[in-house]
Amino acid sequence: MASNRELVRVIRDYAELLTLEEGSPQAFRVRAYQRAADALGELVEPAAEMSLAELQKLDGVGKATAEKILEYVATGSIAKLDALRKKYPAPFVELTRIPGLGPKTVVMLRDRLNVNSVEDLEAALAAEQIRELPGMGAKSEEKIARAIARLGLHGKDRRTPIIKVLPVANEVIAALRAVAGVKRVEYAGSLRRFADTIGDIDVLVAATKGEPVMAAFTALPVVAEVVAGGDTKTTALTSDGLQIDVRVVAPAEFGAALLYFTGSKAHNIELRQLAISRGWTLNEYALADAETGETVAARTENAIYKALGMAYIAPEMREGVGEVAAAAARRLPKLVEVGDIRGDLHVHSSWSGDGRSSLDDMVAAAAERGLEYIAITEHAEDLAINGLSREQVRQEAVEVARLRDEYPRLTILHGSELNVGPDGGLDYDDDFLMEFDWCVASVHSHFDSPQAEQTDRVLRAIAHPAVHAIGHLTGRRIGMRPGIEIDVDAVFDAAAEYGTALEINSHLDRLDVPADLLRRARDRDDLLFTISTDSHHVNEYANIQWGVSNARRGWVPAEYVVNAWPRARFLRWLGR
Ligand code: DGT
Ligand code: CA
Ligand code: CA
Ligand code: ZN
Repeated sequence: MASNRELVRVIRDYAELLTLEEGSPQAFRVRAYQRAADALGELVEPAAEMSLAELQKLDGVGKATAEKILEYVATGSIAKLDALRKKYPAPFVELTRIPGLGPKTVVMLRDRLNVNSVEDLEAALAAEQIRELPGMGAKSEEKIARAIARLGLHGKDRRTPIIKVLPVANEVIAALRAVAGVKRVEYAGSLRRFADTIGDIDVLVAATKGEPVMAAFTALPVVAEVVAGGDTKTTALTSDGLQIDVRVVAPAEFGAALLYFTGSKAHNIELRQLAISRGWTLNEYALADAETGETVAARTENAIYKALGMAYIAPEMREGVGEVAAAAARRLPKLVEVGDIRGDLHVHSSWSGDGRSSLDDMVAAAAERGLEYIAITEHAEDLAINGLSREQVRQEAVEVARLRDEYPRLTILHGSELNVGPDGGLDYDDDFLMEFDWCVASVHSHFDSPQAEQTDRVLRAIAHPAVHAIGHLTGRRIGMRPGIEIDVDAVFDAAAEYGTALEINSHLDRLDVPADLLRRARDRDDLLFTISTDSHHVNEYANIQWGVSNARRGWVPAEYVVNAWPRARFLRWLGR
């Protein structure tokens, strides 16, 4: 029976392909399917057991979607989805990841120039054919070529953004955990290390018999094609061309296999050298004595790290960037954990044009999650359509005051998400800004300005007395839009000087500040961070786990995360 998770993935795929059909992500039908996917994601009961009438009663699910869900539950596919997949194959859909190429443009590229993939597009660029199309010019060609290079979209190195990969991996893992005789299932590789783009999914299964595991794997709806099948290793592809490697290992060797296949390669090499220096060997089966072959440790990763004389290293840190030496010297930072988080300082409601849950629902959900404090940060007036006028800010303040009475145990800050203008100017005016309890300032426009300009605008926002945090620092959308170019060290210096925190945005699409930039701050003790969800829907509070994983990957210690502080300490800092 199809799980809700599987249905959400299928309906989201449908919405994505409909975008091409309709020519816009804002098209009514596209939005309708996205809303339906949100509704399914929130649902506790299995949707596959619901009737047409019951499905339609769900907020956001209309008749057309309800019928498609029933069709999928009954047949394992949706005829219209299959037709769209045929019409828009994965290599073609990939083109929409390039900034500036909307759905209408990619369809035009195909109609006029027979461009069906990034490779075709590169050929058309080389032949200077794009500039001949309406609305295009030599400048557009240059921009597209730069985007392809920066996004790493070419050839065999093609990588998939983590937001696309996680749902697939979770579906595989949930299914394999249900197979009889299976002791453990985990994903390994770059996904376990929480890299923001993934080459392929590596899944490890602890079981004595491989055959039933592989039978269950290859029968999964998400598997479109089996590339190589065997009882201990099977490689398959999804309909998007994403590769999944499943390996079955003996339960007694699971730790060694998990360590090996989690990598990274650089991390593995360092560990192996350490093992060799002690007269041992380390491979995917065991840490063993080089002479006698006797096993030293193999069942758990922890046992292997311990035998090598070092602290356990979190998977997110295993990139061969100094973590092995730090673990051996017991100098690893105490990383932040999901359980440390006490507040969420970037929350939207339907007062923002793009918010999808009411303010009452957002506050109720925060209280239910046990948060001690939140900041409501709607978009500000300079953001077209989505932003709040001053009048609306005042109206919302009345609602916030009422909710404070209703939820006395939750501290509700009334804040704003300001827009950092091209020259660093902010919304409203200074007196008005100082009335907010909390302001996060974010770049939402002018992503292509040169580095000096970008740095200056961010520095100006950091220095503004009303600004407590800078939101999603680079503005990147993983695999879709490169971040703005900034002098990161200058930004860190200014943030430290003004005591302005840097937000780690938890959205899987953003993960911004990116981990590699966070790592550049790891020897500093003067920077503060927030880890926030930027929720636009009650479902999105759960995204905090991704922000935390990204912070861990960036070596951020718990003590520098202000919303991991108890309320009293946080409020004292805020009143600084
Ligand atoms: P990806 O898939 O490109 O995003 O990155 P990974 O790290 O998942 O790489 P993948 O799938 O090729 O291999 C999974 C892990 O297996 C890798 O992180 C470390 C281990 N591994 C693979 N090949 C080698 C190798 O030649 N030497 C060593 N030491 N480890 C390897
Ligand atoms: Ca991999
Ligand atoms: Ca692999
Ligand atoms: Zn936001």
